Amino acid sequence: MSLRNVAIIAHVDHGKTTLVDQLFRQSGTFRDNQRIDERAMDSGDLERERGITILAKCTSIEWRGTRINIVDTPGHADFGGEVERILSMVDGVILLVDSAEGPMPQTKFVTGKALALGLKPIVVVNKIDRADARAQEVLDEVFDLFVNLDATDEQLDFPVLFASGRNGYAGDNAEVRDGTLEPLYQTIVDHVPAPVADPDGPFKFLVTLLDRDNFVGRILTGLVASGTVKVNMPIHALSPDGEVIETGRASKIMAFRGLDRVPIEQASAGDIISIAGLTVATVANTIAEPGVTEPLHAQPIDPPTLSMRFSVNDSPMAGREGTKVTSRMIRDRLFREAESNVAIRVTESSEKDSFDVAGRGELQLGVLIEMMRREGFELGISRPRVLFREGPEGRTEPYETVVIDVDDDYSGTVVEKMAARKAEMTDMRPSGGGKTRITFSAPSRGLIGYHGEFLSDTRGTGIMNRLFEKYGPYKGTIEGRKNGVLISNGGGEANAYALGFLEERGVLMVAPGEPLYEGMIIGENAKTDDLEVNPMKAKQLTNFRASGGKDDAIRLTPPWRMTLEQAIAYIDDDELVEVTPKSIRLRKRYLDSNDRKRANRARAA
Ligand SMILES: Nc1nc2c(ncn2[C@@H]2O[C@H](COP(=O)(O)OP(=O)(O)OP(=O)(O)O)[C@@H](O)[C@H]2O)c(=O)[nH]1
Ligand SMILES: [Mg+2]
Repeated sequence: MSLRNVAIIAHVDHGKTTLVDQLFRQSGTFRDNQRIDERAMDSGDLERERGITILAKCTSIEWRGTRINIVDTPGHADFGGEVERILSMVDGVILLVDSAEGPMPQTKFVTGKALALGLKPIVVVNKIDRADARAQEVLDEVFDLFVNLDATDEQLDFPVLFASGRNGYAGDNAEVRDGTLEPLYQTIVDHVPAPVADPDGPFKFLVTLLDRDNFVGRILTGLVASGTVKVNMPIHALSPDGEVIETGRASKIMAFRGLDRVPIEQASAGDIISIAGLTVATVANTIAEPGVTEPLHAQPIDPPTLSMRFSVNDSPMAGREGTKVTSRMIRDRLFREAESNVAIRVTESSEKDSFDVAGRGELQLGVLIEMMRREGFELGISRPRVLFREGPEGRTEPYETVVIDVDDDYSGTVVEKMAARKAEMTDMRPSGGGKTRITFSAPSRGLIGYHGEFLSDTRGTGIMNRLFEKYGPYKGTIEGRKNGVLISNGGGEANAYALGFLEERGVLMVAPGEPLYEGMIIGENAKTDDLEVNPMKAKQLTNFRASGGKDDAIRLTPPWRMTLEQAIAYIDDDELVEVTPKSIRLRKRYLDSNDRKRANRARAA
């Protein structure tokens, strides 16, 4: 059977996973009675909840005698760390571009990587059914993008289709509004070259993705670069420097068939498959027959730019809601994550029972924390820090390209706020329908915590896209949070009467009856300094008749409940987010007020 390996790449939400669904359905990959969810490839809990792809995944369909292996990739920049490795596994890419949004930062990023690897993209102007589609213009923008990215003449001669992935049709003109995806299958078969792989050489396979299965253990996925692997064949794993890491057998070989992985007897050069049987081998290793000593080249990964400290939860409420609370458990879990998630780096921190976890962004680390709390972990999380570099030209820090779409009315506020965060505006243009598209180059440090503010400044209508740009000159001090916080001066239950009074001081984050502890943050102070308060204080029962008036007669504004990501972006350097399976609490790092004063004095000195 002939074979094609193709990846789908695009900016976040441009419709990759939805298109894969339709490619499945129309190829008859599903049995007629098989019930399938929308965006079936987004199989992780968090992927389904958030409607985004977090992990790249492989699948395979059969179309008129050709097997097409498809890799669905994440569009969000935080999860794009592996995209380069994935691209080196395929011979072609389908570049999706939303017919209204046009090329966005991540479109540029993935296109740049694909072109640099010499791939010839198939461009699909997607969501052509949108009422605000401007397909022809978008196509021109894509062409300009290719030119800017130094595409070769051959690459500039890309095939174009217009499609609605969700409605399941594609065609060669922008007026197409029905039909099937037939033209897309045909274009893949015609334009994506068959894999060039040496079937007669020794067996060599580069591990690109890693996952685990309760029954078969570690599953290594990648492209067979040469030769054939058969079940139970002896194999060994080589590190990128050629060191033998492990020897064993290919106890199971699996191929992708729709949403499933099915066992096969053997696999040959050019196919994307999974191998089980090894216990140590990991991403970027070469799996080969024992005679092979030369590893395959593994694409380097962009380095992490942001780090957070994960510590054992040492709050007075530690261990009440979670089951995984020890330093050893946290350590094992983090190192396991770093192994399969190439964009995450874990190091033992200088502080006791703490680990520095570096990654590509707040969302990526936020997702990791969210997964851990669902598994039963409790953690103390510190404010994210960007990773500086010290070089001959002094200190540099990560910058991002930020593309913002807002209603014209809000553009002034946004420009002002971004300037305060030391961002430089590089472009501003009307984008139609009373909206403006503003592009900035901004130090990542200034962007931490801005998204929430941006949404409230634009009444929820603004759209912000961020992408790593470069390491550039250090921008100096950037002003952080302006407000101080309200800190509980003791432990106990939050009292409605006390909270009623405290509401005048600022915005509260707790409700009556909630357990509190000394040093816990219970609200935001309207002023800039921190304030210790007593939220437990009950009404004095001096007058019995007056005390008949019940506490619940007090009308409190509902407390400000932050999501995990909001909380992480909110806290200051001397604060932590306490994360448990049930709760997200904000606290001071030093709970005791004297310890806090001492630490502040030490910092000031
Ligand atoms: N109008 C329209 N909407 C679409 C189409 N295809 C997908 N969508 C919608 O666009 C949203 C994003 O779709 P996904 O398939 O998850 O996009 P994605 O590119 O996989 O997103 P990430 O994996 O997070 O980068 C969903 O709400 C889809 O229903 C289309 O052809 N037309
Ligand atoms: Mg997706």
